[in-house]
Parts: sequence; structure tokens; C-alpha cells
Amino acid sequence: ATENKVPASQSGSWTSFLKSIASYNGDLASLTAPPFILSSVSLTEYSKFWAESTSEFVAPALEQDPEQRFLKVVRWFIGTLREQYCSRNEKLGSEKKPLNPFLGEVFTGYWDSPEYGRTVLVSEQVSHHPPVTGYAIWNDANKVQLQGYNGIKASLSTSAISVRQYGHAVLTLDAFGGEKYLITLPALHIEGILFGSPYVELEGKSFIQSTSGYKATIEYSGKGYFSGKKNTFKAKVTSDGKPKDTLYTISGQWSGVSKIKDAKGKETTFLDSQNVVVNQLQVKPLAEQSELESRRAWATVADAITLGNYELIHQEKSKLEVEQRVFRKREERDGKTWPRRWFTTAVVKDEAWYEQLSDKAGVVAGASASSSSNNVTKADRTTDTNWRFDRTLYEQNVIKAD
Ligand code: HCR
Repeated sequence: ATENKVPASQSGSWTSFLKSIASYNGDLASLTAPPFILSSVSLTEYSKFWAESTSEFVAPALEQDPEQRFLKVVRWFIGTLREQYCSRNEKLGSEKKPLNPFLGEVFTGYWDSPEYGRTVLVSEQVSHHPPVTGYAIWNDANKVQLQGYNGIKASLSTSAISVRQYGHAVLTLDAFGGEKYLITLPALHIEGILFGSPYVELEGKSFIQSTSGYKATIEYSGKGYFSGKKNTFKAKVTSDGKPKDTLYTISGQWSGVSKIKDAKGKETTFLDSQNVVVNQLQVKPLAEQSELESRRAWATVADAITLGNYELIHQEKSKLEVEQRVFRKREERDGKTWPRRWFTTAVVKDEAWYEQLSDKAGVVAGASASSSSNNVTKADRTTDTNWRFDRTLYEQNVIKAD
């Protein structure tokens, strides 16, 4: 039988949380949850999961052969999933509810490597309603840049919360003429809620489409569908010239071992995600951070969560929320909007590369998840906007990572 992980002292507030989920209005962040399920980490920090392994992140930039380069991109991507989607479960015993970033909240850090040089991460909350986080990660020594943004749309089924992600990531390799890889984000559902031990399972498909003509179609499943194991996936790699011919099939567990088979049927190990090195992101001490930086801004709330003090969490969160409301009212009065620090929006029809890649990848919606139903026409999509990182804006408005 599944073990109930709700602490006895918090079972009342867990029941109210479950009831509030049942009358759910679409905004997961607005739900008040008991302390044991709260994480003291803001969602702006989750952007780091894209590049915690420096060697995997830069590997594509060091590969001369386009087909092998594409496979290295797929390998890096699959290798990020464990930290993205099951690290809370593995380290803290269950998925947790992250802090909901405020508009303008930023998070920066870096990874230094003797072999590959410095990789910098910047993350910014570019929208609060709906919540959208933008991020950029670059390693100048190897001419690699990843940028992207993401938001979530959640809905409720009988025993799980279904979450669709919108947004995408774009990897650019400047050593290969700015070769780009459009990476779409998988849908997920959160199971185990009734017993107070939520965990994430990925579902559906996501894609990686490169300007070099290669495409990976990745299909996810939980226990029992492809195999008796959890966190399974199957990916097929094709190329633009011959989309019907599968060049490679990759399958296994994204949190464990996966294998790759070529067109002749030769099979070898693709990746063991348990062996992917996770490098620790370096973040400045709190005293050196600005008030907009996640860890400094949320410090008192994070302390209250560590203490498990429900009243104090609420009190400290309210202070932040009240302050944010004052800012928004002031902006409304002055007819202004909060200036985004490092990101701007781009209309899909003005970005030929994005339009081409997203067409090939079969993306039907740009920024808005609600419009990804089948009856959305291409014309609707071209007026969607994407959040884009602007390095010049960053240089003018640096919040230093170190
Ligand atoms: C859905 C989720 C918040 C969003 C998290 C995202 C999608 C954020 C972007 C990252 O790149 C990938 C990622 C990984 C997380 O698994 C995903 C979170 C899982 C749970 C959390 C909900 C808001 C928590 C709901 C509350 C629980 C207690 C029922």
C-alpha cells in the first residue's frame, strides 16, 4: 500500500489544500499549501537544470560532424531531465511546491571549469500573471548559448494534476555558423498527491529540431507503457531530406540508462543519467545580492519554511505580495509597465528561423499554451510572441553573477 507521507500535525492543512485543488482556478501558485510540501527555492532557479553538467552542455560545440553533433545535443537534453523533473523527489523525498517568482525577480550564477571555462546563467521573471520565466546560459570560450522561457498551464484530473509547459529553449552554436536547435518542452503530470508525496511523470512528445536538418521526436511514458520501468522514453532521429527514414532510435529511462540503435540495428549505450556529473552552480553570498535577486528577496520566507512555521511563512510572503501590489498600482497610475531587465518580446512572423524550425518540429502554438489546440491556424501562430534574451541589454544592465 502507498504510504501516507503527510505529517500528522499538518494533515488538516493538507486536506484543505486538496480541497482547494478540487476547486482549482488554473493558478497553481495561488494555492496555499502546508509547510512540509513547500520548497524554499524559487522557480527562477530551475533554469539552472539546463546546464548543470558543463561537459554535456559544451559537448555539441566540440563535435565537427553534424549528425554526431545532433546526437550530442539529444544526449545533453536527455541528461538534464533527471535534475529538472526528479531531483526534488530523489533528494527531498517528494516533489515540492516552489516559490512563485515576482515580476522582475532575477537569479544569476556561474559554473567554472578548468577545461571549459566559465558558463554563466541568468534568469528573470518576465511575467507574473501568467508566470513566465526567461533564462539564458552561455559559455563564451566554446561559443555555446542556450536561451529560452517557460510557463505552465495546469488542469485537474481525478488523481493527478496535468501540467502543460509552454515556451521553448534554443541552443545556438556559434562555432558552426550559428547553428540552432529548437527544443520544445514535455507535458507532465503530478501523481501521488492524495498521499502527500507528489512526484512528476513526463508524458506526450517533445521535439528537438536543428537548422542542420536533423530532428528528434521524443515520446515519454511512465511505468508500464513502454516497459515496466518509470521515466521511460523513446526517441527517433530523422533528417529533413528523408523524414520517413529513422536514422537512430534511442530508448530507455531518462533518469537512468538508455540505448541507441542505428538503422542497421547496431545497439550501444547512449547515456546513463545517473553518471552525468552535476556541477554546483556558484551563487554570490546574500549580502552581495540586490533586492531583486531570488535568494535575497525570499530569504525570510525561506527561513520560515525551514522552521516549518505556517504563520510566519504566510506573514513574510504577504509582505512581498503587498509590496508587489503597490508597484503594480503605481505603474498603472503612471501608465507604465515594469521594464524587463534582459528580455524583450519578438513576434513569430519576424523571426524567420523560429518560424521554419517550429513548422518542421510541428509546433502549433508559440507563446500561448491555450492556443495549442488543433484548430489553431498558422496565421494565428505567427502573431504570437516569444521572449528573447538580449545580450546587449544584459551588458547595459549587468547584475554580476560573481
Ligand atoms: C509543475 C511544477 C512547477 C514547474 C516545474 C518546471 C516545469 C519548471 C521549469 C523547469 O525547467 C522544469 C520544471 C520542473 C518541475 O518538475 C515542475 C514542477 C513540478 C511541481 C510544480 C508544481 C507547481 C507544484 C504543485 C504543488 C504540488 C505540491 C502538488
